[in-house]
Amino acid sequence: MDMATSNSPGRICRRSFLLLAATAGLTACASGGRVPPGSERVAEAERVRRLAGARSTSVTLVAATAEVDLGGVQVHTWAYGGQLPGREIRVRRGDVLKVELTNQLPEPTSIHWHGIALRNDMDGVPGLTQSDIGAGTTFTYEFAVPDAGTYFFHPHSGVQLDRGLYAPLIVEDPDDGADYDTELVIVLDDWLDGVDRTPDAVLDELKKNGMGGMPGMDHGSMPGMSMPKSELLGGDAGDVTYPHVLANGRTFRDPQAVEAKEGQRVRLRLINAAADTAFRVGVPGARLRVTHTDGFPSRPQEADVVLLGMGERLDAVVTVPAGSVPVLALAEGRDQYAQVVLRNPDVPAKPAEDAQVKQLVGLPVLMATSLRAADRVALPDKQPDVVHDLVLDGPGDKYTWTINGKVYDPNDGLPVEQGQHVRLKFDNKSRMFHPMHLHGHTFQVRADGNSGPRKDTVLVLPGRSVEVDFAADNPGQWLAHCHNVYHGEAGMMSVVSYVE
Ligand SMILES: [Cu+2]
Repeated sequence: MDMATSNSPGRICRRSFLLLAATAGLTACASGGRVPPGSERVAEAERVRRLAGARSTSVTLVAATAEVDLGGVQVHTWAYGGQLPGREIRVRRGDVLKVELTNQLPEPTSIHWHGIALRNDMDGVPGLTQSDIGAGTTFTYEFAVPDAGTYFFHPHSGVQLDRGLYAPLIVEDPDDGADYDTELVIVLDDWLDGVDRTPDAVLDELKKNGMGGMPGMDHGSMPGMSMPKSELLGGDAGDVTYPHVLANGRTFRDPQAVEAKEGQRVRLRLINAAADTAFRVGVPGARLRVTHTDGFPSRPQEADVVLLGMGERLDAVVTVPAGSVPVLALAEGRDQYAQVVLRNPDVPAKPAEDAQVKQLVGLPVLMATSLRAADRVALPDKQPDVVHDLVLDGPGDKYTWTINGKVYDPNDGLPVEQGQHVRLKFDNKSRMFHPMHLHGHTFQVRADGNSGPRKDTVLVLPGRSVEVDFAADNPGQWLAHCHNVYHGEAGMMSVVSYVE
């Protein structure tokens, strides 16, 4: 949908209308009118983010069909620059990032800069913050990057995320580096595109059958089929079966190997880019020192194994043990693994063994929600000015997933005003976990008091409630949605809508 054709008068106040109304001496927007992505308020918030002397980084990206080798498995898919993951973009905190995207895909696309508190009209949500980037056309994203951390980018168009369209976005902090020697970015994914069906076919099957599309199954013969379950996730672990899971685009049997010497401190930047799969990650024989979640620093905490839901990121420093060791990623509730090998140049490389996988399975798992924000990023503990409940439920008829009983409507929303302290209460009535992601802001999970981690994606387990607070300091229209791409496309999205 083109924003200029929106048919909800009184809700959307476009800049063109603003100017026209101002000339005519009319009140531009009635009270309660939306702050649109192209508004002066959004431009003003961006001016505040632009630092004097900021560097500018320019990148060109091509989204196109590609033949990719996953490690013994050749697939035809869609990717950025023909690579999987797409080439990392690396900037410094405060930089202005300019990305020219050329769409050579057979359908419209977009890019969402996951986790970045950027200007609303660059957030990459067609029908809400921009128009579709049509096949054969080019669009330039340009925005200031205010916060350091581990981020990634992906389309916000249908289920394109479940193809190969994702890449890391690393924002360096000039103060980083004291507690590690080197870093390693690991992007995790669940993979089916080009193997037995496309993500679009999976979504069609889900809608037809209500649940769990599996390849080769007759429609209507779903009962009795075993879908992934997880005690840790409190119920269903996924709706879709995947032939492969990947770490940095490679299968378990033919992994990426990076050189690492015993005693070296490696900062792992873990990114879960999967559509429907949570991962446990650990290094057999070593402990992880978790330092960041969703880009923001947390009080350092030791862990054997960490869990990442879809859309979550986690940074942890590991001291490389003797020999060659894998960073293992276990697909939660599924008997599938991926790995990146830390290869000691002085020791012959050995592939990970089943025993190492088993070793990790028995260890306690750190959930990101139990972390604490580092003092320097903790939000003040304040009473909220506004509280919004988001009741999560599904699947309903034809595989609908809902928030407050409704499927996504870009013209409907949860109103907030700039300057407010906002609380969102996620309440999961369904039998499956939902990684709930808020665009354009980093909220603080409320633990006892208000001291949980700063995050932009939080796991909400079945039957549980999670409260998050954020400062409404970035005007515009922002999605709050489930980062299971199939749940999101089946309706589980809402809009945190700045009004004036
Ligand atoms: Cu969900």
